This record gives sequence, structure tokens and C-alpha cells, in this order.
Amino acid sequence: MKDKAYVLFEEQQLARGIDVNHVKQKLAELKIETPSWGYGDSGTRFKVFQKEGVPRNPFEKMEDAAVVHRLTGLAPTVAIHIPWDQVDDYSKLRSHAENLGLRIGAVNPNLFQADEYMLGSVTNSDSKIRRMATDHLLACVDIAKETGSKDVSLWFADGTNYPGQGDIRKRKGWMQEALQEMYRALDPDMRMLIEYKCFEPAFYHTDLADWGMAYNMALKLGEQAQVLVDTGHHLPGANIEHIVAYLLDEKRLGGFHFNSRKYADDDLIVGTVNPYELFLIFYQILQGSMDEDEGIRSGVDKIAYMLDQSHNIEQKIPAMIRSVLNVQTQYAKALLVDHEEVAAAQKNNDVLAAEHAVRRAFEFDVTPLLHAVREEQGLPVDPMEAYLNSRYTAEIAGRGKGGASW
Ligand code: PSV
Ligand code: MN
Ligand code: MN
Repeated sequence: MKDKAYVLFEEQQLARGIDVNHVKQKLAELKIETPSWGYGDSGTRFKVFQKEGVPRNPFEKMEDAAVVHRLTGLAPTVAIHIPWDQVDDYSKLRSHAENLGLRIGAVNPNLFQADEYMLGSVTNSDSKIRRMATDHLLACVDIAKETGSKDVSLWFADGTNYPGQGDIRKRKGWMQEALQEMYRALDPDMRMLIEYKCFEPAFYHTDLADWGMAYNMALKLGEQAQVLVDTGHHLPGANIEHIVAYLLDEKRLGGFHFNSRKYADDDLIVGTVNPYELFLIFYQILQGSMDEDEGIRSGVDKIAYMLDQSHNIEQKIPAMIRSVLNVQTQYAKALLVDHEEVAAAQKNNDVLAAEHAVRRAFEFDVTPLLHAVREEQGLPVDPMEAYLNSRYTAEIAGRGKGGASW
């Protein structure tokens, strides 16, 4: 029997002309990749806190990720970070993931922790260090081929702290050279996702500081190079949904690293501080999914939704469950936007009506809808409660403290 609250919700949406079955179908298709490093211990520059039960290796990270997916139905892939997740045999890690009902997602080369990279990796003025960094990029492409991953996501800590410290234009050329070499190593069905970040750890200039620079590199490389929008990597006040719409229209929006931020790259649980921003990002994407240009529509289908979070003070698995549920909630709300209503208001230049048509979708309570969707998929109606009532935390306590960092 249908829940009363759901019946009411369905009636309300039907009266607005929203096709609830279509909304449910879109919700069933939503997939969010979780990051292996979000299951490990992490902290700030002040301290890394060690928690009990944290995975000790990449295999255990997959086991925790499988729990998140089993309870939410939302997270079938896991991003890995190399060398944090280095193993002797990647086919073993792949089959371990597959036996747990998961797949390995994006491969993230780590180009910021070796001592050699203090003054840059692919943009270092020392050609030997640039070679070392480019070789690591190539090694990560090979790993992706072994794990069956189609995306290699690139974030560079490269930049300078002082005017004159580096030759900005030479560094730009070195970045392009390294990316070009890596691009040539990709199989035709693989993508390079290029992340940008306005500052940190370098504070004077970052070699790929914003979406325009990442987009420019992608354009020079070719269609398999796309931009990755990390929601924590913008200066305060940036209109991220505008960037999203622009890249989508240019067919270069490759994916997201979702997280919440208040001040900078805080890497907090997505949707906690700025849920409306997340909703507005999905509003732009869903509008793109109805575009008459097939290229834009298929671009929407290929967007990789990934989390990029570090859980410093939270329990890792519940933090990940909360995160994917928060994304699902804002996506559900965005699915309730009546795009015809918005278009009509725009046509009449009715500013307030247009704003109202968008915001009202955000204001609906989608809890009954999400409960119904989970029930239909045989999932726990409240995945967080199901986790907290499960024995998993007790089971992994046997791992003790001192698990993997990041
Ligand atoms: C550092 O800013 C960062 O958070 C980037 O967003 C990367 O995607 C992530 O670390 C993993 O390397
Ligand atoms: Mn990121
Ligand atoms: Mn970041």
C-alpha cells in the first residue's frame, strides 16, 4: 500500500504537470562515485586523527564502499588515488571490487607528495622532475586500462608562492607538453578530466587556476579531454552553476568533484553548507538534458558525478552515506523544476515569476518520493538508520586504529 505522504506528493506533482514516473526513473539512474581517500584517516595541517576501524589497505576501502552502495544503491564505483592505492596487482583489486558489486572508477595520479614535487611536478623547471611526473601520468593511464577505468582525473598542486619564482608562460608550455603526452596514451574510449583550483597549496599563482585555463588545455588536446568542476575550487562568490552551464554548452563538462565549502577547499560533506548551489547545478544540467542538440544531451549522460571529500572528524562510512543521500535529495528537487513554466516567465521577462518557478522546486519535501524510490528498489528506506543499526561498525572495529591515511 502506498504511503499517505507519497500519495499526497504524487497528487501535488501531477497537478503541476510533473511526470513522477519519469522523475523516479531519473532517480534510479543517478550514480555517484565515492573516493577511496574519503574512507581513510585524514585531517588538517594541524593533525590527522586516527579512527578505529579505518580500512588498512585499498581492498578494505572497497569493502567499506560496498556497504555504502548496498544501502543506498547510489555508489557503484570508487575512485582510486595512486600511489595511495598502489597494489602489486591491479587486476586483483579490480576483481575484489567486482565481487563486492563495485567497479573501479576514475584513477587519480598523485603529483604532490613526492619530495621532488616541492616546486612543481609537470611544471617544474627541472626537466628530470617533469619526466618523473609525466611518467607517473602514463603509469596511471596503464593502471586505468587494467582496472577497466575510463577516466583519469588530474589535479595539479603546481604553482608558485612569489612573484618571479617561476616563469608562468614556460610553466604553461610544460603543462601542455605533459598533458599532450598523456593524452596520446589514452584509448579512444578513455577520458582525461582536468581539474582546476584557484589557490592552495601555491598561493601566488596556480598553473591551472580556473575553468578557463582547464578548458583551454582541453580544447588544445582534443575531445577526450574535458573539464572537471570541483565545487571547492573557486574564489568566494563564483557562480558555479554558470560555469557548469557554459562548459556543458561547449560539450566539455566532464564531471564533478562534489563537496561543501564555506571558505576555501574545505572538503566538507556535500550539500551541508550550500544545498541550493547543488540544486542549481542540477537545474542547469537537467535543462541541458532537454536541449535540441544531441551532443549536449549525450554530454549530460556522460557527466561523472564524484565526491571529493576528506572526513577529518566524522565517521567515514556514515559521512559517505550522508553525502550520497544529500546529492540524491538535491537532484530529486531539481527534477521537480517545471522548465516550461520557467521558459514562459523568461519569455514574458517576468523576473520574479522565473525565479519563483525555479525556487519552488527546491522547497518541496522530497522525502516521501525518495522513500518510495528506495522501497521500489528493495533498499532500506532510511539508509543511514540502516547503517547505524547494522553490525558493520562493530565488525570493522577489529581493524583497530592506524588505518590508511587518505
Ligand atoms: C586537493 O585540492 C584535492 O582536494 C583536489 O581537489 C583533488 O581532486 C583531490 O585533492 C585529490 O587529489
Ligand atoms: Mn578535487
Ligand atoms: Mn580539492
